[in-house]
Amino acid sequence: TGPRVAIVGVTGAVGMEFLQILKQRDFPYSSMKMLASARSAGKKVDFDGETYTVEELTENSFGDCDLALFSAGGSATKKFAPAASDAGCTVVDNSSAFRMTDGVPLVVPEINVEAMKDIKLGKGGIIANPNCSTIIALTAVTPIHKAVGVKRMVVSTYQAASGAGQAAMEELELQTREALDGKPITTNIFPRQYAFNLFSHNSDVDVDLGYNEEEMKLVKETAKIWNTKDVKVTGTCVRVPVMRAHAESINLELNAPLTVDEARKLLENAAGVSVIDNRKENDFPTPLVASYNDDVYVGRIRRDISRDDDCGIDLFVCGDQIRKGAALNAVQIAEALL
Ligand code: 11C
Repeated sequence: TGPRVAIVGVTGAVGMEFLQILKQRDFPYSSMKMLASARSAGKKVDFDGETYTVEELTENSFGDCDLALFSAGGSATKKFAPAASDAGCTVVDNSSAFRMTDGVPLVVPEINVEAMKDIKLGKGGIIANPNCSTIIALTAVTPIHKAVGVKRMVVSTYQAASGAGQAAMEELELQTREALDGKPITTNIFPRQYAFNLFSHNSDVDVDLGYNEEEMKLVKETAKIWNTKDVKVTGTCVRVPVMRAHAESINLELNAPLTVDEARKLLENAAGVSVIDNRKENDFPTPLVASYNDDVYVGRIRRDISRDDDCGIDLFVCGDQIRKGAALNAVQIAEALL
């Protein structure tokens, strides 16, 4: 027993991860439906000992579903998520399509599960999964914010290929081989060499402000998740040649003093957070340590020495982009709906 579940975009990197996480966490379901665009319809997908045929996503896909986990492109999501909701199927959406829409809760379960209290499983409604950089930053920072209040947050990201999808991960691997073999570099996904390089995030840049969309997501989504306009956020988002975990350097200006020991204790006790902070051994979180794991890893916990008071803390954070940054967070939302 359990809800009748649909996985939308099942053939993508996040879609496949949905299945792994549902199985690992023993998510209850009474039926399972695999959906994707016409291009992927007919493919076979294995889940929980069964082989499913991927069906084409249409407006009529959801009449017999209570829960849909969506990881589809923006335009497909805008069309089909409301259709699912209208059919009584509750949607957890990984895209940016509805994140800032009024009435759509934007949820990280460890932080603001109460924001989705009005949505009932099997009665429609859309819940949005935040952007991966926001989820990873706020899972680490919220325990500190809840304790003393963050006044201003400066985030610099080091983002993995997975954030740009399966094809970008494949291109990074291909380019790395090509570069080592002295061959011409294939650039299908990004307009420049990615292997042995890094570049400003590939999302569109606002030519007036100079911020790219990924940076603006950090700004806007933080305000919605923390339900405040009072916290100032700025960021610089960069794509680095790492496969599937994002890293972030975070500087916090706090409303009240907080010692490093107090900050470390808050983080050690926080749900979904693991601390790796060994100064003597120079051992701190890395994307490889975070990869394939559920927790957000935090280290480099230190007082901001540019300040005269104890109201500044620096952190270095790593989290698996496909798990906590996307599929795991969505499944945790679904578990909260149960
Ligand atoms: C990245 N976070 O790492 C992005 C991509 O709003 O869901 C995901 C875009 C989004 O590039």
